[in-house]
Amino acid sequence: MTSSMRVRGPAARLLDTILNRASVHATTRNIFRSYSGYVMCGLKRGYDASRLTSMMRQGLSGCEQCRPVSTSGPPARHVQEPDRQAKTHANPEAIIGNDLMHMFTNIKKELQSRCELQDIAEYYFDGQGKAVRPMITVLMSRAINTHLHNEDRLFESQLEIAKIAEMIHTASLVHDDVIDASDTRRGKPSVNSLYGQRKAVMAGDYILSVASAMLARIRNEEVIVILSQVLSDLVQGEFMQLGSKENENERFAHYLKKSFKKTASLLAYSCKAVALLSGADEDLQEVAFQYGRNVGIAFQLLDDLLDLVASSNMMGKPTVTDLKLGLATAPVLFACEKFPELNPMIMRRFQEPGDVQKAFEFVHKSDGLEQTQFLARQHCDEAVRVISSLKPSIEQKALITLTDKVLNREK
Ligand code: GRG
Repeated sequence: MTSSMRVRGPAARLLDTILNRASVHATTRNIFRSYSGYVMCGLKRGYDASRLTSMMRQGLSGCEQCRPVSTSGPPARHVQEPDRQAKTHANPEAIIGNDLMHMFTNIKKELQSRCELQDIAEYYFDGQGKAVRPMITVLMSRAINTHLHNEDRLFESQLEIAKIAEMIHTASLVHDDVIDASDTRRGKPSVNSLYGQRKAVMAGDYILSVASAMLARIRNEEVIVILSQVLSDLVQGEFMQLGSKENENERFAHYLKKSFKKTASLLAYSCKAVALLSGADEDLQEVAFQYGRNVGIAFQLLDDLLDLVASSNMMGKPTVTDLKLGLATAPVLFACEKFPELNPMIMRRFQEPGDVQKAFEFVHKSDGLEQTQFLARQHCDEAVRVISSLKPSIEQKALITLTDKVLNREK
C-alpha cells in the first residue's frame, strides 16, 4: 500500500519520504491511512518533514514490533507500560464523586435571586450534563497536590474553580443555543425555546456575573487573570466560527485555533488555575495547562465527529447540526483531500439545496472520520505524556483513564 493511494501532491511525496525513513512492521501499515491524514493535518499546521517524522514515530511506537527510526531527531516517546495499566484501574467519576456530590446544589445556592431569573439560570444545573470540566479540574487539583505536598487534600479554592468552570461552560451553552436557535439541549427544551431569546441571553449573563463574583472571592489576582482569558477565548472562538478561510491550508489552522478557544481554553486554564493555587511553579502550571489543552482539543474533535455519526446507544440518526449551521469541521476538512468538490460548498457554508446531504456523503466515503479520530488520539497521547511526569497518584491515573473515555465517548 502506498501513501499516494490516499493523498496527493506534496503531502503524498512527504508521506512517502517519511515512510521510507521509518521502519514499519506490517501490522502498523493498517493505520497508514490515518497517518496520511496526520501528515495532511501537520502540513496544514505548518510542520516540516522532520517534525512530522518525529511525531509519526511516537505513533508508531505503539507497535512493539516496529523498530525505532534511525534519524537525528529526538528519541521516540513511548507511552510507558504503567500508564497503560493505569487505564484499567482508576475510575474518574468514582474518585471525585464525593467532591462534586453537592456541586449543583451549591451552584444553585449561588444563583439565588428570588425571581424568575433564578429559575432560568438554574435550569441546566440539574445533573444531566457530563460535568467533564469540574471532574478534570478536581482530578488535576488532587494530582498536583499529591505531586507537590504528598497529600491529595483538595483546597476549597480549587473546588471553587471547578464550580466556576461548570458555570462558565453552562453560560456559554445558554448563549450558544440562542446564537444557533437550538430548540433542545441535553434531550430537553433549551432555555431559549422555553423562555425566549432575551431572557436566555440575560440568564447566561447572570450565570457569568455570579461566577465572576465567586472568582473574585478567591482573592488571587493571577487566577482572576487566567480565567478571564477563558471568557475572551470563548467569545473569540464563537466569533471565529462565523467565518472561514478561502485558503485550504489556512482553513485547518483556523479550525484548530477556533477549537482551542471555544472548547480547550476552559479546560486548559482551569487546570492551570488549580495548579497555581496548589503552589505550582511555571513549569508545573504548564504541565497542567497542556493536559487540559490536549484533552480539550480531542474532546472537540470527538464532538465534531459524533455530530456526523449515529451513536450506537442512541439508535438515532446523526444530527449533522454542524453542516446545517454551515460549519466545516475536521471530518469535512479531511474529506476535502479526496473530494475537492467540497471546497465551494464550504465557502458557501452548505447553503445550496442538497449541499448538506452531499457533504455528509463525501465525509462517509472518505476517511475523514478515521483521520479525525486519529488526530484526537494524538492529542490524548500527548495529554498522557505530559501528565505522566507527575508523581503517581490515583488521580493522575484517573486523568490518564479519562483520555480513553474522551476518545470512546458516544455523547
Ligand atoms: C457566555 C462565556 C460566554 C461565551 C459566549 C456562545 C459562546 C460565546 C461560546 C460557545 C462555546 C461553546 C458552546 C462551546 C461548545 C463546547 C462543547 C464541546 C460543548 C459540549 O460540552 P459537553 O459535551 O456538554 O461537555 P454537557 O452537556 O455534557 O455539559
